[in-house]
Amino acid sequence: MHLINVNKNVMDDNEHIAEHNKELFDDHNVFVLNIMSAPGAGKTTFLEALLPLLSQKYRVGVIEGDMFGSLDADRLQKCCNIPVHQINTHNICHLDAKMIHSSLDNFDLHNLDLLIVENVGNLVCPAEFNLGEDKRLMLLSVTEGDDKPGKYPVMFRTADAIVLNKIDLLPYSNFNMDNFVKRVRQVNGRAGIFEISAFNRTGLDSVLKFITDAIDSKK
Ligand SMILES: Nc1nc2c(ncn2[C@@H]2O[C@H](COP(=O)(O)OP(=O)(O)OP(=O)(O)O)[C@@H](O)[C@H]2O)c(=O)[nH]1
Ligand SMILES: [Mg+2]
Repeated sequence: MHLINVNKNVMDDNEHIAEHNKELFDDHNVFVLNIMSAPGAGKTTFLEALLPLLSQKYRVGVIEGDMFGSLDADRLQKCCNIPVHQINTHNICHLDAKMIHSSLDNFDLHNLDLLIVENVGNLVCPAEFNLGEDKRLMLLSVTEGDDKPGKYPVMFRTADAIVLNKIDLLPYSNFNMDNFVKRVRQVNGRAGIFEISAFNRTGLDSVLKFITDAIDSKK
């Protein structure tokens, strides 16, 4: 009997396509930001707040990942007047490198500086799949609790920036900031930690600086 390790083959294939995506993005000087979080942490609200600011300086496109529908793509098209492409993954809980590669026909890479990917809402699977991105930004919202870094370490460990959203709800929750930072640092010593309210549009300046510095250092 011959045992085939399907999981290893799937991850190897993904890594191979992700490397190809990265080469393509580098050749076209396109910076790629992969945004991940659990469902409802505020990724689209964050983008609605940030995209009008980013698109003053950069030519931006967005890939929206959702299992079904185009609600988020519709929201961003309405707010931001930029190219947005929706990927529906159906029963799959993450985007992979092949899906990103297939969606690139919808963009003119020569006319983009920044491609933002809003991944499928999930705190587990998206972190396992390299898309060929330059940086990973993850959001956690206050209402999810300060214990999440220890329970979902892969997502927190692989993030370059960790954005705590919905801080306007801090007074109504038992979220403990010191515990949260301590738990993040147990799994990730390097990522910046940002506190924002995407809804109230507060705290965005330092995240904006993180993104623009990263884009500019690639150029
Ligand atoms: N109070 C508060 N609510 C927020 C904030 N940001 C987002 N929300 C609300 O949280 C809900 C989910 O926000 P979305 O931006 O759709 O979340 P998402 O991460 O894009 O969700 P999925 O794409 O479905 O995973 C909405 O009702 C938002 O209005 C915030 O800073 N404070
Ligand atoms: Mg969304």
